[in-house]
Amino acid sequence: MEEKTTAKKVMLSGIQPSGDLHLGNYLGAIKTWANRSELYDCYYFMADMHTITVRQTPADLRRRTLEQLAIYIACGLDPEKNTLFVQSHVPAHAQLGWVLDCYTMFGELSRMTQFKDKSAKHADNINAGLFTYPSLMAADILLYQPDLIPVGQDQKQHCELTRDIARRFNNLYGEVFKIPEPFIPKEGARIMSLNAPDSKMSKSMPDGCVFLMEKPEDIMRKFKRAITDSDTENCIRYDPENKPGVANLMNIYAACTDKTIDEITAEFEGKGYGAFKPVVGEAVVETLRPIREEAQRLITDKAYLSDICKKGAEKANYVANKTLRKVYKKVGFLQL
Ligand code: ATP
Ligand code: LTN
Repeated sequence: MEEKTTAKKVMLSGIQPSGDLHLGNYLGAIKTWANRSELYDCYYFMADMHTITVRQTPADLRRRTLEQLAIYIACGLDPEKNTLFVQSHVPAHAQLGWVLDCYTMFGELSRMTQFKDKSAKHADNINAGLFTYPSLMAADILLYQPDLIPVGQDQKQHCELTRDIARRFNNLYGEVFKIPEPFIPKEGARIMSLNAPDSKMSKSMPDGCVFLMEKPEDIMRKFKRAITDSDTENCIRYDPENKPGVANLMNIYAACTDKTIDEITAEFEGKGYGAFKPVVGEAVVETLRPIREEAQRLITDKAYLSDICKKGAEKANYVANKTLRKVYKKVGFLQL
């Protein structure tokens, strides 16, 4: 393969194929990934190795991994312009993950919120992978020497640990890793559940969650039933602390229409929740319609999707192995 000649910045992110993708994943992450290829060399992957930190049904994991790729493409990630790949197709992730395990401290891993949440949720399976997840994530990132990691707010802590691990390694061995920055979008950073606006929208709470492949009538029903606030005011005002349900709907509407919060406040002046909720629902339905239709079409073309996986793996392996070779040399592994 040709040596990379462009001096483009690098962007990288991944999502676990652990369930169906939802509006939080789209607005918090995937939407910000699209249309970056002019300025960035972009790598987006299906984090299947992370997914088995929680027990999975093998056939479902395989199906969801391919479906997730179809949705990435349907969300505007052109496989000709972005490197789309499956994590387990690039062995360097596991290889660097092990090395970085040895440069990550027990205390650091113990402080990770995602570990605390997931071990509470899966108390019968608190495995070592769940605990060392952040060093594998650091490997996912550092292998590609990215400048930016576009993720939702909940991944900020893992990105910060990645930076600490990279700095620690560089202090010992010289400038091996670029220190990446997380990139967290303003409006979509933390989409909350429609029926519990104090928890983030998540596939584990399906009633308050809008899935990308969901039918328009089901989406509309969820929005019409969305919990707004129990104040007597019944007006559309942005106040996340006192009116979290309305603020969440305003954020969703802003992210789907590219309108500002001020424009939305003006648009709904003098109107109540009953008028606002279906308009937000419609905006979401129209945002998701082309994505759902294109993903449904792509999912039937398994040969096309496999071909993209192959091409993505080839490019990702090439780039990742360059960093891995450098790391192996620095830590003192005997070269063949
Ligand atoms: P889980 O239900 O297991 O917590 P999840 O639905 O939160 O999973 P992840 O796979 O953890 O999804 O997240 C994938 C990406 O989507 C990450 O970048 C994450 O920050 C982002 N993301 C997930 N949920 C939201 C949300 N509610 N709002 C904004 N971004 C989100
Ligand atoms: N931890 C992330 C998924 C993930 C990721 C990454 C994101 C794994 N590796 C590398 C960005 C970069 C999550 O649970 N959402």
